[in-house]
Amino acid sequence: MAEAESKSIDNASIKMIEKAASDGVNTAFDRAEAMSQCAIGMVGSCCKHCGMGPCRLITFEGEQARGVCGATAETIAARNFIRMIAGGAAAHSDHGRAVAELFLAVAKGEAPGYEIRDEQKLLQLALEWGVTIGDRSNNEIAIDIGEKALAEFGRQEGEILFLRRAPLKRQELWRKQGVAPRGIDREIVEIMHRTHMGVDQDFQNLLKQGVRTAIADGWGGSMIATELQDILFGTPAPVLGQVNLGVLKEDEVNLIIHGHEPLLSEMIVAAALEPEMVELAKSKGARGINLAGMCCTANEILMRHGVPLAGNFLQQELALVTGAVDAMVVDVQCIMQSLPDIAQCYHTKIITTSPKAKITGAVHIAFDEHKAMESAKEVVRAAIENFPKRGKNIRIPEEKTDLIAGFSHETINYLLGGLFRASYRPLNDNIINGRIRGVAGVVGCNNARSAHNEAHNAMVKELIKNDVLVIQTGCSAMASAMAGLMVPEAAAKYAGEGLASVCETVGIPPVLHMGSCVDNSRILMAATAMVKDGGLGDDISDLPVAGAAPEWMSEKAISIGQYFVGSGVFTVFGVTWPTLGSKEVTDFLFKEMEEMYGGMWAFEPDPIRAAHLMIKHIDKKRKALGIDKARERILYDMEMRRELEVV
Ligand code: XCC
Ligand code: SF4
Repeated sequence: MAEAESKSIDNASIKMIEKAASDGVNTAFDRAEAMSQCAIGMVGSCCKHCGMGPCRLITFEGEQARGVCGATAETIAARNFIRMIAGGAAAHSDHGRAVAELFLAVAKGEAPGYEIRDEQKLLQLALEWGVTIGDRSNNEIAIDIGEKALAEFGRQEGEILFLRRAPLKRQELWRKQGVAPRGIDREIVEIMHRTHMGVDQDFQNLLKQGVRTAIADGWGGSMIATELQDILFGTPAPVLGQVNLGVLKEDEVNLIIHGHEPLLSEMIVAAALEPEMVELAKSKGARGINLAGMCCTANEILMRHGVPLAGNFLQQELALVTGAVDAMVVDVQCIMQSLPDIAQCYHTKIITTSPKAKITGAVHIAFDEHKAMESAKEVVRAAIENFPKRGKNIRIPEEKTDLIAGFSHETINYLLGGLFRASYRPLNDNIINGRIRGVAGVVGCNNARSAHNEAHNAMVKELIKNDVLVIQTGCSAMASAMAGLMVPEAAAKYAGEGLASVCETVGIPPVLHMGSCVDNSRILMAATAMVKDGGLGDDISDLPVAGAAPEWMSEKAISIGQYFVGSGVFTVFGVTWPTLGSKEVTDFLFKEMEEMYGGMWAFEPDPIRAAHLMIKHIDKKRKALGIDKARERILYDMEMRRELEVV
């Protein structure tokens, strides 16, 4: 048992890691220590795509190792890499499909309890997709939109519809490179085909299909998820929330909603407010019902309802260790199989809800979207009924931090430009005049192989100190929120003078929470809006922007990173890099991709050095745009002002 302090930099988590140890509970932190990583698999050199393997390639001096079938290290690394993209794109896109299916059911009046909340966004999408508006009802329009959205997944030819949202130059580049996706499912299936034994054995050709599939995720499945969720549940606007295990309450029924799709969680939020549920909770001796989110579901219900965040990926087990969670309900993705075991040491009920994701030892309450309120009430009731069974071994850490969330692309537009002249102009102007050096998207997971939240916080602080505005999603956003970076006061405390002055004028934090991982599509839209507003070049690859996932672990992160890169963004990952077993593949991703897409990958486990790689890239883009001098001037002005103040 190593020191808890080396596992996390978050106090609440450290306390719960210690409590887990004294309760005899095994967590991911312990398992990571016990499980050594296979050095060959880690660098992408192990292939088990057929029964002649696994083939573990180690290159001896001079002699190129090959798999039994003759596959080279290049082929194997590239195949493994794009299978990760397929896995990630499938997860995001199947989420998008579930939203599209619900959307259609709502439009047809088959999903009582849900309704279309953002009419303006519905009509905008109708215009964009050529759906007749006329004097048709919202539901009639929505039926057409829902059908079009669903058809995107099974589309066989042409191009997915949202590609047309990208800057024109980017679209042309994708067509020229042959990576404009035809249909979302099609690209994923094609990866599975091409990486089967004995099919595509040209690593560049494999990686090209990886780019195409990742674009089908970012500009397809994920964007469909985000857009339709906004229309159904409302487009997020700034909202005050709280984060960390301290949001759990000693005297209320604690129900944690964990996973990714907001279909169920939206309804649970409504069910928990029902008077009959509140009464039931009181009859069991609780003061009320306390909902809290975990992982990306948390971000979804925070952005739209201000529901507090219990924590990010590596805190899911720790939440149970408090002994105060009466039920944890999950849907899909990033749910640890250890939860039911840990729950046994306390009293917590683990409830699965999706036919796609059952866990041995958990209770399954099928979520039926046609009877969503009933399903949601059943879940809430299960939590309430479990409240009296709480044991004595309860300790809720006091740590909780305020944050402002809800920075959708639309909100940023509005905040910067105002209601009547919504635009990105002020952002672009402040980048051009140098107060803001550039924009960085810092996203992604926690990883039990690196100290929880440490890299996220170090990187984000370094970026804002250097006047880079940070936009965030996923578990990374929660890490910054826990560190107090997502409140307006953080600007004066942590940001460089230029960035701080802009944040103070607009009244925003220096680090903006844009939502869940499918909401990385909001980052694509924000980047596109910056291009369209003018003055910063004519493609995303001209912008002084960069991306990072310093504690990534999920295949989804690889897909996200690849669509950032394919969209023209320099993107740096930490922890480990899965193609190091092939120099050619790694060089191609790190160097040649820049010539092809204007964006490229990098790997740097040290978060400060990674931040400086991003800053260096941002400065390179500023120079190319001819706005590097402006920044020098503004820094000079600030220096003078400071001197005057001293005098
Ligand atoms: Fe999962 Fe989305 Fe990663 Fe967090 S950031 S660990 S993917 S919950 Ni998406
Ligand atoms: Fe080995 Fe080739 Fe089979 Fe992979 S596909 S396991 S490299 S024989």
